[in-house]
Amino acid sequence: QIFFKPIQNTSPPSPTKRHTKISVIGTGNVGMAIAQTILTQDLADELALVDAIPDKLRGEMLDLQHAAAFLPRTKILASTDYSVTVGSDLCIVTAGARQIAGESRLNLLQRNVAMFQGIIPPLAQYSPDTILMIVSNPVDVLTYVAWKLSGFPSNRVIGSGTNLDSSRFRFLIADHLDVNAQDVQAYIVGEHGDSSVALWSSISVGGVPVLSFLEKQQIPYEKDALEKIHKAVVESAYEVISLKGYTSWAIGYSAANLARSILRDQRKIHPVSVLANGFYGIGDGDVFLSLPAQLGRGGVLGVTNVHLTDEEAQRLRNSAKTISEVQSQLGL
Ligand code: 6V0
Repeated sequence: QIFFKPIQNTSPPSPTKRHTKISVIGTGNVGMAIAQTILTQDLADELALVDAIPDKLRGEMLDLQHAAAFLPRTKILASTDYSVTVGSDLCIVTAGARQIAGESRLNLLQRNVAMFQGIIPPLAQYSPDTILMIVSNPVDVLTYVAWKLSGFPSNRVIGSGTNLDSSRFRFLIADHLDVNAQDVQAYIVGEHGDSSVALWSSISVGGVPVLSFLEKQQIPYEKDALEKIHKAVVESAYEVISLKGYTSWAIGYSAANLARSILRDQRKIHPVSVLANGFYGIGDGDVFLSLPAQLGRGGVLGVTNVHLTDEEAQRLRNSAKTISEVQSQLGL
């Protein structure tokens, strides 16, 4: 009131304008890339950050707040206490223990499960209606763990899954064909990682189904060349990590892309980790893995019935088996 004279009798803010709050748990390389993409894309009115290291957390909060003059107005909060996340519409979990030299993947997983026991229950307590998006690895198993620990219905627990792998896949196909990656429709499904499945039969570019087009034109294609592209997708995270130490920008865009579809009720199809029992003949116990799913304000709205060849369906079931075997060792 010192700097401007308020106008009397202005109407109160429209009750239809929703206040949107996103919380990001873990402010490492990945959490901060997600946070900054959320800010630049104007996806939230309020952004809450949580980490276990108070100084680093406060430093990250201040650094983002200092960009206020260049960004849409967003309230940025940070605390090691989960009460800061109260009333979140979306909670994105990126906290993860780092692998100790010589440590087995299972041991790392068990440490991450113990960490999730301290993260998921308070998130669910402070935001009982939130949607949980898990990014920490191994993402499919930890999405299952988050589902169990939260007690939420499965439509509100999503793993970022192969949304990122599919973007890498689309980039490599686009590069190969010299087209725009946004015109390439192509999915990688299954486990985020080594047993992921490339759905070659449903790839299309600008609406043209690539493989059946090549067959009709009797243009031979090398199965090996296609497999090489999938192999490059699987290896690309390892390559980036060996070069720069971690991956961050692509997962930042991938998670923000999912956040937009969910919070703006875009009803877009994304390959993300969902409870997969009953789809595509997957049946062995409760398993989360990536399937093309429609996302909106209610979380997972449905799973698309993509045509799979027998070989693709078999690979997907093998992927489910791999994840299920790891889960059975957790004793949850
Ligand atoms: P990082 O830079 O080590 O950050 C992890 C952060 O978690 C650190 O700031 C820690 O202080 C914090 N943390 C640790 N314990 C806790 C706790 N109990 N509560 C709150 N915060 C805690 O790792 P980075 O950001 O590079 O990776 C984070 C996770 O994302 C790892 O599990 C990665 O494997 C995973 N990724 C998943 C991807 C995907 O596509 N799903 C992609 C990239 C990385």
